[in-house]
Amino acid sequence: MKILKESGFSAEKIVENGNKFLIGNGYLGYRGTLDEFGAKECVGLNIAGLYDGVAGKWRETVNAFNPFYCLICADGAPLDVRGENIFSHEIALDMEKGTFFRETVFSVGGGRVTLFSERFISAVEKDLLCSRLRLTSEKNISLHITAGIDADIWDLNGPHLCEVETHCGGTFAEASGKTQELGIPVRVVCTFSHPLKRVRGGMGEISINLKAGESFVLDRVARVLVGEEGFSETDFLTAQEAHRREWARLWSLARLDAKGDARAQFALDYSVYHLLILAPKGNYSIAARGLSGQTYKGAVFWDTEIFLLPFYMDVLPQCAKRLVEYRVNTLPAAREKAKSYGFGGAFYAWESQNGYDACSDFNVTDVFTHRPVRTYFKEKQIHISADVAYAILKYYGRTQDDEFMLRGGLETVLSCAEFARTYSYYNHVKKRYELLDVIGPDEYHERVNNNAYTNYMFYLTAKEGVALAEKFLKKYPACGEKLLENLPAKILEKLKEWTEKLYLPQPNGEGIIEQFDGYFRLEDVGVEEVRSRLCHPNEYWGGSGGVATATRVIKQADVIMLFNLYPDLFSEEIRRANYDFYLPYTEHGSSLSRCSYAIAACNIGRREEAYSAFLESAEIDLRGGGKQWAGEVYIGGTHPAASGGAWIAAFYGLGFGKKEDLQ
Ligand code: IFM
Repeated sequence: MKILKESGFSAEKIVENGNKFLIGNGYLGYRGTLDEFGAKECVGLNIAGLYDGVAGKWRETVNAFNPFYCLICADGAPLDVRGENIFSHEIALDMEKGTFFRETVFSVGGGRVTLFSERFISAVEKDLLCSRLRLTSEKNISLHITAGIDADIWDLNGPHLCEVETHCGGTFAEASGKTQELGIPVRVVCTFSHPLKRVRGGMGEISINLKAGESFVLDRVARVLVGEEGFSETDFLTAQEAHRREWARLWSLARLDAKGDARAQFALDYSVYHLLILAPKGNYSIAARGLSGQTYKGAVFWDTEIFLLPFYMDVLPQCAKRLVEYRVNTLPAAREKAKSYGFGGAFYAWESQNGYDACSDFNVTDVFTHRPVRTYFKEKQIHISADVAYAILKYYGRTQDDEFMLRGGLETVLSCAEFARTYSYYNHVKKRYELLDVIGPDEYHERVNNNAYTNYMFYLTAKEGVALAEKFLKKYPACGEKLLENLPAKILEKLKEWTEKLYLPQPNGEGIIEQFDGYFRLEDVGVEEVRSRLCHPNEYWGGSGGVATATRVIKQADVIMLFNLYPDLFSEEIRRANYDFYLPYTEHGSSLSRCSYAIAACNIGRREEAYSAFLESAEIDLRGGGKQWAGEVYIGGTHPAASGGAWIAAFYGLGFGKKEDLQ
């Protein structure tokens, strides 16, 4: 039984449980909050791929109006989990059914009143979400229910919807608005199974007398309509049946078998659940915090290509295609970014919002001075373009989808390589190309030279891209011109010359590849020593003045990532030496790190280490773990890359294969 449960209520866990008990369908996400909660409790109905920015603030995804608000009074006593009259309280996430449940028993006038509610976001219809509320009482009571659409939205950098209008009448309620920047209409329309009276704005009231032992049921069926999308009616049970059927199908494709290990099985199922609720339903990609809110601006990072794509390639190939298509579709924006910095080719957005780079110049705030800190992720984390090229090549390797490659896939790969070529500097003394002034996956050390991960990734993807282009030119002579028409003349020759002369850091006498030029000269201290130097728990470790900057302590797997993506590049002995060398310096300050070490440990036959790193990663949102703050910036939410990385470790490394007896 894949049911996550939690009994009892704690106000401190409202935000954490919002993430932990999230439901979604790849397009909409609804946080695991309660019927009586509002913006203060971070109720969020997040929409994938719809962005808005308010002057002077970060642009982020839009949260919709909440159609499931409901406050109930029984004989005048509010049925609110924060009250005194709670007999018991439990919430549950049924991962098999993609459904959230809550049951709270209240003491009212010497009897018990049970509030049971369930909700799901349809796995079939992208704009549809449904809720059923059931009230039962031991004694005769009068119920007074306020229900409707709550237009008070929780935003990190909002408000995003303006010209808000709400109305409600009979069994219908609606709230509508327009995004501030582009004026895109967003409407939430909800139908109720019971008429609402005494309406105010998007809310109305229901008053009934409930007899002892009987139930009152209120169904709500809502749609989130963006742009000109139209409303169509359905009912709770019809929608639920289709939804459950689709979840059964999804699990039949995704189910893995942890071979009797109950803890691993649950953690794995939870990871798979999160990956399933993020599978895109349209022309967009997956944000770093999924559908749990607006953290990281709802933007798409390399997380998707490197940590999530493998799951979708194996389980939902149609979604894998959407993910790579997203990068091909945003190639013009990547070209523009490269051009704006004076480079050729395609420089992908570090934090992509439909291709546009949302990464700010000041991504961190100093906790002591409260001043913004200049970070260079946007300008210097150039490996993003290699990651995009790598993903497209992997996708092609798996699918042999020539049509996709001819329609932009190959052009994207070559444009990424061309970007690195133009970014590089030819060192006339050493007679080699170098990639200077970059940031590797380890973000604590900014503006370094020749980050091994970056150099190798561009080298390998460029080489593979050129080889593939040559193959395509032979195979499809008629398409040849078209394939290269948006690329500089003699691109293949240029890239060949470049890869031949690009500097690739080699293992030293101990077999260690230096993460970047000069890394070995940094202070040789471990993570705990550096942690003990912190003056504030939320202090930023990297950048120009961070505690880790002058030391060997790194935020996340870096050189190790290269071995994960290209396991055959070096011998097992070299991989092992680097694993042992870098692990003690790794703070795992990113949720991408543990799973990377889990995968690396699998590749060097360290099963026990792999297993515990896998669990750390797969359980991150069950524990409510992960950093909540980077300086003064809130970075909480779910961690899809940790789920995806855990899945890679489990499926490809630990041998938790597919279950034979799919039900
Ligand atoms: O992409 C990651 C990055 O590697 C570390 N900081 C968080 C980002 C989003 O998950």
